[in-house]
Amino acid sequence: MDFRGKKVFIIGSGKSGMGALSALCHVKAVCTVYDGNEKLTEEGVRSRFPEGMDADVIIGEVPDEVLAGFDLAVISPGVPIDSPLVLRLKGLDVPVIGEVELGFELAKGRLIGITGTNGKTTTTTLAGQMMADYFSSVFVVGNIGNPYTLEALKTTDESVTVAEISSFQLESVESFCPTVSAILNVTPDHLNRHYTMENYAAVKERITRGQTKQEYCVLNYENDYTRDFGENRCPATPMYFSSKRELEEGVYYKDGMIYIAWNGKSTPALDIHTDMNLVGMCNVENVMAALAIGLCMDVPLKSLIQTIRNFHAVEHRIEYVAAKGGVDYYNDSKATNPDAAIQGILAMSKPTILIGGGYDKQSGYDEWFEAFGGKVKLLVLIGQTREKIADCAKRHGFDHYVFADSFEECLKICTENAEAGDAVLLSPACASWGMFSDYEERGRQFKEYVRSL
Ligand code: UMA
Repeated sequence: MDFRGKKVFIIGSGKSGMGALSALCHVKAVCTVYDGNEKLTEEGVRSRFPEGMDADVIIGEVPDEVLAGFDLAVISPGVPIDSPLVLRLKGLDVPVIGEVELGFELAKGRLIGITGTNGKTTTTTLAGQMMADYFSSVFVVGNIGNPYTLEALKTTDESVTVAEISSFQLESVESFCPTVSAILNVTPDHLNRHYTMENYAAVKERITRGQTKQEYCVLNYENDYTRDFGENRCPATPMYFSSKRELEEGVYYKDGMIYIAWNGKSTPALDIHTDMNLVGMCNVENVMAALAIGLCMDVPLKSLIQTIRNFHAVEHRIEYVAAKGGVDYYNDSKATNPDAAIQGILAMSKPTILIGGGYDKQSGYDEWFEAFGGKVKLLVLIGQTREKIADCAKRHGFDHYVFADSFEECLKICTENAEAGDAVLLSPACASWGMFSDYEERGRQFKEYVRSL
């Protein structure tokens, strides 16, 4: 697409909007930045413009006559594809694309696109490191916090871009086509945005939209949705990983080892206890997915294994913080839904004091309690969901829980009750909003407290 002189309406003045603005100004488009949040001011939005960039700013209401004058609209991931503004633009025949689609349009080289309900960030970071250890021009972008459009124009034909892609971003991709895509798992999340599990799964599948059998899609054989997709609908060549069975072709886990079945032969590649610094079966899956991606990208196995040996946990994802008084502290603040928190508790091998609760996303907690496996000696509940979780605890005959009114009180309860040989795990199964600005702030406060002990 030639953007020169095109009038582009950028919706959302957050990270993605600013990335899009920067890229579009470089390719000489004429931009207007829009934000629906009426509490923002024009000056405030302008103050976040990347250096040297300029654009008109519109906040709040915008009439049809103005909308009709644009050649293209670029939406941020937080803007639903069925939002009234997007529907109005479409009705006025203004093409609407996502910020990720714009990044893809402007970028060169090969792309790895990674999605899934859980494990995206760890897998993307590890796959990014695998690529950086082997190729010379590598970019890690997307939902991980670095908009694709900020890096797209730096890429060359030799570059490899590793992108973490959320369901929000996939709603608005069209020609987006990774050399290797991955759908790590699909379990209920973001149903307030996508309404049904079927919609949510269908949106995840869009990551393969532009792919053909010449490209690969890495899929989890043990997730019903991703296996069914691979067997029945995937336009790319599926490459499976499995934590539960031997595969004829793919990457699988058996008896403490990760095996690679590739080109007709099965080879033990890694010992999960001595070659990996990450804990938990979810991380074994993330490592297997990244290995599969690396193999599809023709990176030598020796190099992939070396990267895994040197790799440590991503911040806030079952991150080992410290041992204090014989107690191990883990920060799993990124467990913002029950499914992610299940992985957190499954990763623990000691009696655990667990911190749970937070903002209510209408999740159910039964499966989380079922995953406790007798390991949780005390559950400390915080936030909006604490009563709801306590009700669920009662239904499961679990009465080792207490309420804390603040995060400070909660941390105090944890240290008072922890004995040498225990673990304390922040893995709340809920979003942080209401008590913190995001899960990162929650995780950082936890770590600061632990380090101060
Ligand atoms: N806005 C509107 N109209 C709307 C919705 C939002 O004008 O209908 C405006 C808001 O007022 C705000 C701006 O859009 O000023 C925010 O845009 P955004 O919500 O898309 O946020 P960005 O700052 O652009 O960050 C986005 C991702 N955010 C979301 O998907 C909600 C970031 O993922 C991502 O790191 C970033 O792009 C870079 O690619 C965050 C996230 O929470 C971490 N992701 C979800 C998740 O991981 O579960 C999907």
